[in-house]
Amino acid sequence: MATVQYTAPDHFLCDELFTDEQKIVRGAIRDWVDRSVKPIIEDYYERATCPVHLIKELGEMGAFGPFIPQEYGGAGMDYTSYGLIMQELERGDSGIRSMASVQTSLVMFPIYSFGSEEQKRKYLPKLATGELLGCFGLTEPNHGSDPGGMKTNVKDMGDHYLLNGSKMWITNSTIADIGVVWAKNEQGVVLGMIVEKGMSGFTAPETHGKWSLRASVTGEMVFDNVKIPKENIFPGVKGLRGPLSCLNSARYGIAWGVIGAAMDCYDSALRYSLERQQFGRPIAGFQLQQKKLAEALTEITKAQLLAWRLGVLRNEGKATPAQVSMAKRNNVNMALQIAREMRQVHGAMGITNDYPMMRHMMNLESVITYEGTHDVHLLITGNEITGIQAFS
Ligand code: TGC
Ligand code: FAD
Repeated sequence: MATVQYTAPDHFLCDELFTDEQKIVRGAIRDWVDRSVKPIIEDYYERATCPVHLIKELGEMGAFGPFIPQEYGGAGMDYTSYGLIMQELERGDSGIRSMASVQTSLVMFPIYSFGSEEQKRKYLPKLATGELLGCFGLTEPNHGSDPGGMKTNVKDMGDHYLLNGSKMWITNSTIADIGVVWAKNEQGVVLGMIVEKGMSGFTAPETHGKWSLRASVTGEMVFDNVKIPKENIFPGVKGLRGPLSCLNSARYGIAWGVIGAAMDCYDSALRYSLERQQFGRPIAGFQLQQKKLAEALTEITKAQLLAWRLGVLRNEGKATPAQVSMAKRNNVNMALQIAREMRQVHGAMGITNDYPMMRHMMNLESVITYEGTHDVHLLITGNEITGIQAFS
């Protein structure tokens, strides 16, 4: 294996803000990414194949449900540790982070928060180890930013529900063992439920042709009179608040995750610019390249501080959805701009898979769209500031 040269930028000594335990967790995931993700990811990406053999390893590393209590198989860590795990995974690839954040925030979180004791005991320990993989079905072909308009529905048949409709753009759908699915009942109230692979009438075709998140599986979920046992419905929540609460947790993880992608691009560009000579000197000596590097480090530093503070607020139970939106929007945009600028520092070499920028850049086009688009998060902030909702 090639020597790992990565040096994490930490201009404002943010390491001093983390506990020893948080740094140990981050270090373990960082080493695992160098060992298990970096050497293979470009090849899987080019072949548009998900490295499914990493699922069990992610479970063993504690990347699934780190903040879920130990009695349910989680690691009982705080949200800052969760954020640092997401950061390190996304330094590897946004698709690997997606796999872990969907499993943690969109599958384990709702089961833990809204599930019955039986549901928690049945699913959470196996999701934590990676024995089971989950997915989250909210988006529909005609309802993305406005999930409240969903058409997927359940009908009460007495001893069970009948589920009909379809979900689209679902991470892990084709390889998932279970799906957390949101559907309206006959009164138009959103209910959450667990759908299991193999249930009659349930299919999950794959979505092909993606130029983004190529090492992650995306697909549909199609429900044709699927019989859902009543014990699979979440007893603890009704309404859109259910799925949107899960999004708070996933968006929080993304606000941290994308810093990893940005740090990877910055680190590569800094090293390249010091080695690459033009006009008889390293390109790092030209003011225009220094501007790119200096601005990238400034934006990474601001994002690190924003994520750290959000983590503290979340640990204290004080982080609001609007704060999460602001951090997700700012940090994803920051990472996307940095991927683009750092690619330019590499000149032509930057378009090849010898370097990670193009892959990160293409991935970040999904990340700036999913979990609420860049525009939607701006509107959430606008709503918070003015008290006037501008969505519809
Ligand atoms: P609105 O009327 O504002 O709210 C409906 C109810 O929900 C409550 N609520 C929230 N609760 C918790 N957390 C939040 N962030 C919440 N936002 C709203 C709200 O209080 C209300 O509760 P109640 O009890 O009064 O009924 O809803 P709206 O229909 O006007 O929509 C608002 C909007 C546009 C902000 C929201 O729907 C939205 O966020 N849209 C974006 C959709 C989205 O982010 N989808 C993500 C799908 S999952 C995904 O992308 C996974 S990618 C996975 C990967 O990492 O690979
Ligand atoms: P639309 O809602 O149609 O938006 C199109 C454009 O219109 C956007 O620019 C948007 O900002 C803008 N727009 C929409 N409404 C307004 C408004 N009121 N004011 C101003 N502008 C507006 N979903 C899941 O449920 N589970 C998953 O696991 C999942 N994984 C995904 C994986 C990938 C790779 C991708 C790309 C998406 C995934 N999604 C998932 C779906 C994702 O959440 C949606 O794509 C996203 O919410 C946007 O919905 P949309 O694509 O339908 O865009």
